[in-house]
Order: sequence, then structure tokens, then C-alpha cells
Amino acid sequence: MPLIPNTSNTDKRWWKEGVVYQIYPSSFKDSNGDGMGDIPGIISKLDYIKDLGVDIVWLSPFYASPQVDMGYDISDYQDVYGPYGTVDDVKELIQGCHKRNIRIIFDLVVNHTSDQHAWFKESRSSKVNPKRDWYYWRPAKYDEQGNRMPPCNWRSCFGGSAWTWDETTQEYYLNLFTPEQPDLNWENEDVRKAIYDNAMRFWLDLGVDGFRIDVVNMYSKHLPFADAPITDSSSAWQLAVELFCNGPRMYEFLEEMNSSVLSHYDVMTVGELPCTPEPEAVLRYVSSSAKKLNMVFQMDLVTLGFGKNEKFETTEWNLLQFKAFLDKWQCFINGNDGWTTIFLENHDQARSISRFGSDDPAFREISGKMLATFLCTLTGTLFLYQGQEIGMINAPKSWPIEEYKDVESLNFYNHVKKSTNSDEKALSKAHSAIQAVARDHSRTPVQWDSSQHGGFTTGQPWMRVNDSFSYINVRDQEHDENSVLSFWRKAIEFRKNYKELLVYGEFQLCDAENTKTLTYLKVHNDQKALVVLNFTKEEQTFMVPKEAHGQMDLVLSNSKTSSESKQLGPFEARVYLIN
Ligand code: TEU
Repeated sequence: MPLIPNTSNTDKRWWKEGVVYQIYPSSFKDSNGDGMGDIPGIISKLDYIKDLGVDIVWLSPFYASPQVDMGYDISDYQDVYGPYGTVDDVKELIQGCHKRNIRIIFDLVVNHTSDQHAWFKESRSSKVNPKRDWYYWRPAKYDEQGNRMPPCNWRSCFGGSAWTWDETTQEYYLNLFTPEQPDLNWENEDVRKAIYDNAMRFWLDLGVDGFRIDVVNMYSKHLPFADAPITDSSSAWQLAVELFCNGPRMYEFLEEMNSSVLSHYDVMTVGELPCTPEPEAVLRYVSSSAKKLNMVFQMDLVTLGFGKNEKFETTEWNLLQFKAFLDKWQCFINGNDGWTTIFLENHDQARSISRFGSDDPAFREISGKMLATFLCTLTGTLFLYQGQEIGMINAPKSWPIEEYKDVESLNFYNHVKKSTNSDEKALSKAHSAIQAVARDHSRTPVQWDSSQHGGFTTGQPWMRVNDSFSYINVRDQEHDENSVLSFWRKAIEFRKNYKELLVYGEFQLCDAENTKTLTYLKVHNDQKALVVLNFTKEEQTFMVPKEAHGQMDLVLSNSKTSSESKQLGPFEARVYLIN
């Protein structure tokens, strides 16, 4: 059924034009020397964040948690993880943001809880506990030899079966992530009400300005639990995203969440939307007339080069594929009432310079500025991730596997180890993939200065600081007008000065077949800008598209070359206004 727009995508909203900055608490700034970032550490850097031009902070989970998945395993929605601080610290953070005219959104993780959450402890205590049905419990199946088997063959997102056997009550429970992250049963109305009250209203009433919503399309599973088709014959566990993403009641659940909770506050929502490549399906989440979410993180671009079945079975990617995804998700709101997001980094992604630019010392800064130009000229809400503004890069190749801490990386490495009997070649291939795309690269501590541990902590950091801190750090860049940080500040200001064109304008891809440069127009009424970006280490010539004929005024550039020249230096970026 076609959606009838009740607002247009060019209607102005604070959450469309605000620049969002994501903070990952464990790695941002330690204030007390215990080696872990904390809330007072964040408060001490709010002026720095403000100076960057940020309007909205997104804070990754800070809640009470055993930290099996770095806080995405929550044991109490209304408490704070001890090393990060207290609820009072969080209140002070909210006030500190608001005082500076910065809004703050929290991470809402309600597909699952920690197995240490009181709800799950009750649920697992007996089959007749009133909260038994709050999670998915199912009896075992038995194969022909009488071996006990999980209820179905789904593979968890972090490898292995998505079902865990519980000795006490002799049943399996569902966990789409780690066994310590049991999935909540959203089919049960009491669960939904408890989530709305406990995890949402509590913080909204304390003044939080919205949520980034974790795996927002996994609450409704296809029931009853059926086996997924076999796509990996070497394993008992199969990729089952079609069966647990975008299930039949998904839209209904989000409508309910919106009408019962969100619509009563002036807040923003951005849902994380994995495994949803169809624009029609995405639009149903973000169309303003559908009243569910404001926007989502669609994953096509950031999963470029990931293996189909297994992320770490990486493949080559090229600029044509990059352009195709970019074009698809920039244009999918044309003519409707949806909204879109722009991001290359977050706590689940390796660093964008290392992936899409070059971390070779000769090109690191220039490619970082090129990517900043790219992001700051696209349509949609812009998200950047801590450290991106100073051009942080992936961990060095010399780091042994022991430096990696993330459960996803380690599960994969250990799986390869076990399944190949520690075959050296296979392990070295796994290590290379981890060096390229592991989540750990974004989780190394922020590099504040060139002192020990990059000024992140006076103690022993929970995760090793990237060796680059001596030459990539905030202190050195803050007063250097040629630094990546200064460029980001300039590019964000530029985006705000031309927000009609850059935030709300229409994106038009040019020269689509070019494998070296990316060229596009931004158009809004009679305003027009041309953006040309060199994605290579070599010089390239660019063509001015016929739509851009007129007077070309160079308004933003990452190099000192002449605005007349049609030669772009390595990773050169230029933005022209067309008059
Ligand atoms: O990520 C969900 C998700 O889709 C990830 O499994 C993603 O596929 C993976 O990180 C890619 O490497 C969210 C959070 O962002 C992530 O940090 C959590 O681990 C996960 O949910 C479970 O809460």
C-alpha cells in the first residue's frame, strides 16, 4: 500500500540538522585512574565536544552490566555500571549537555537483557515462575541417535547455536547474541510494558532527548521456530536473519512503542537496522506518517567487503559498489516523508580512514579530510564517532591477537582455531580479517595527547591505546589549523551554513561509472553544489557534469591546488557552489 506523506522530507527538525557525536564510555576519558572511561570523564570534555560543532551526543550503554558484550548486556536499566559512575553522574551529564545547548540520547537495548538481569534470573528459576514467558524457552529436540538438540538450527550473530541449554529447568533459551544475552519475549504484553516503563520512561523523565535503538528489527521473530535453510553445510548452525529480522509483528511493536511512550516527548529515535536491504521495508520504519522511528542506520555501506555468511570472510570491494549503495540510501527518501542517516563509523566498525581512505602516513590526513568533506555534504542526519574527528586509524598490524578484546573477534578466532586444529595459514588469514574489520579498532581509547596512554588514563587502560597516539592526538591538533580536527570543525560549520543544500538538498550522483572519483551534485531550489572526491592515491582528472555548468566557486577544499584545475591530487576533495 503506498504511504501517504503527511510531512515532506524537507520539513525542518532539530534531529535532522543536528550533528550527532557518539561516545563509547569505556574508551572516551578516564577521570579516576582505574583504566576505564567514565561519566565524569565525559563531563570534563563537553566543551571540546561543543567546540566541534556537535548538537547531539549519543551515549553507548553505561548501564549496570557484567560487560560480556561491553554493556550491550544490561543487568539493570536504571543503574549505572560501577566503574562508569552513578545515576547522579548521569543526571549531571544530562544537565551539562543541556546547559551547553547539546541534546543527549541514550542507547536502548531491549531485544535482550543480560542473563544477570533480575527478570531473567526469575525466568530461569522455574517453569512456573510468572516471568517464565518473558524469554523464549523451548524443550529440546532429539536426533535419530537420541542426541539432545536445540529447538532449531539458527546460528547466533556471534557464532555457535542461538540456543543455550539450561540445566535447572531442562529447557533451551534463545540468545541471538552471546549466551549471556537472552532474548526478551516481545510477544508477551507485560514484557513490552515493563520495557517502556523501566528502560524508557525512567530516562525520558530525567530529560534524555531520545534513543539510539539497538537491533530495532529483531523483536518479532518468525514463530514457531523453524529451521533455516542450509547455506553452510560445514556447520550445524545456519544463518537465519530472514527468520529473526523484520518479523511479522515488528511494525506493530514499534507503533505501540511510539504511541505509548515516544510520542509523549519531543525526542529523536534512530534504530539500528541490520539485514534490511529493501528501501520499501526501510521506509515503513522511517516514514513520518507511519509514526515509528525518525530514522535508521541502514548497513549496506558499512558492511561493504564483509563475507555473506561470515563477516570475517572478507571480500574485495570497489568504488562502484560503494557508489551504488550511497546513491540508493541518499535517494530513497526522494518524494516521500522518510529520513536518512550518514555515518561511516560507530563502535561496531573499524576506522573509516583505514577502510575507505588510507592510513599510510603519506595519505592519512588528506584522506581523513576527504572523508569529512564527503560526510558533511550528504543528505540526512550526520553521525560521527569519537576519535573520527582527529583521524584515528585501525590498530597496527603488529598487534597480536591477545590485544583484541571483543567477543565477536575472539569467538571467530577461536572457532577457526578449533575447526582447523590451529592451522597456521587459517589462523593468519583470520588475524588479517580481524586487522581489517574487527570492532576493536573503534574501541581503542581516545587519544587526547602524546603522554603515556595517550592521556586517556593515568592507570592501566582496559584496552591498549593505539600506538599512533604520539602523532594522532587532540592536543596537537587543537591549535593546528591544518589538522584533521580543524578541518572537521570547518566542514561541520560549512554544513550548517549551507544546511538547506547539504542537510536537506537532493543528492544526484554524476559520473557513476568512474572507478576512481566520486562526483555528485546537491540541489535545493535554485541552489546547487558540486562535490568531487578522489578516492585513490594517484592524481585523477574529473569531468564537470553538464548539470554543473555555470560559475563554479570553490567553497571547501582539503588541498591548496587551483580551483580551475581539473586535476585532483591524491584523495583531494573539493566543493563548488554553482551559480
Ligand atoms: O549490533 C547488532 C549487530 O547487528 C551486530 O551484531 C553487528 O552485526 C556486528 O556488530 C557487526 O560486526 C548491536 C550493537 O551495536 C552491538 O555492539 C552489540 O554487540 C549487539 O547489538 C548486541 O546488542
